[in-house]
Amino acid sequence: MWCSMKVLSAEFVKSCVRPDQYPRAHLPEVAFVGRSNVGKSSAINSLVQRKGMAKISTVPGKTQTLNFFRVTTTDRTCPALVFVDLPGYGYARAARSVREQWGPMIERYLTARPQLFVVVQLVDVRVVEERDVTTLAWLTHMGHRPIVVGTKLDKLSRGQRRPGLIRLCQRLRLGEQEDTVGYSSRTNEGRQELWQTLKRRYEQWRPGFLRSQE
Ligand SMILES: Nc1nc2c(ncn2[C@@H]2O[C@H](COP(=O)(O)OP(=O)(O)OP(=O)(O)O)[C@@H](O)[C@H]2O)c(=O)[nH]1
Ligand SMILES: [Mg+2]
Repeated sequence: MWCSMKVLSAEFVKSCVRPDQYPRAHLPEVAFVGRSNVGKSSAINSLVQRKGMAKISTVPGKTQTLNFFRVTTTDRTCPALVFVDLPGYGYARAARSVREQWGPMIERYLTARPQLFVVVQLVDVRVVEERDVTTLAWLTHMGHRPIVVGTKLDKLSRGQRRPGLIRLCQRLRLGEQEDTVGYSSRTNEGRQELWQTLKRRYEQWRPGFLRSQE
């Protein structure tokens, strides 16, 4: 079980903007998608318990390239994997050239990466925006079934957390069978649950992937 799983190492591999730059290694990958400032880089650091590994900023638009991080764990099923921190969508103040590249850059990655086994879509638990709804539809259209993470859970009082997550699911029209996790990078609430969900999704995906490689 990943309950007792430990992260052994976590390190930055490289930043990429084009497929020919993506790492060659065939390790299973998890992509983190969400609007600018929602807490993607913070969630990655919290998951691997390394402060400052993925760069964080109070100014939206910090992450502008695809950033790959290699993670090793004590788990036997999945001892090594790669987290990919994607630039946030909807950062209006980014240069127009950056905004125009954003869609194609991310879409190329999300559609043509065979080892990408799951997308994590992060949504602020307090405010689901229209662009979160359209992004989920876009991901689903590409054939992904994202794990939806409600971030900044610590900003809600204990009593507001469950209702907040229920509201988030309703806004995104997520059924009960979809994977949703409440998360706080500040308190690490939801960390075990997210690791367990990642592991379960990896186990569901792997048999098909191995067959496709035969
Ligand atoms: N209270 C609270 N603040 C958070 C949490 N996660 C992130 N933040 C804050 O939100 C801001 C943005 O966090 P980032 O992790 O840089 O967000 P991002 O989604 O990577 O942003 P971009 O790289 O711009 O797309 C920072 O000021 C973080 O400290 C959380 O769980 N709780
Ligand atoms: Mg970031």
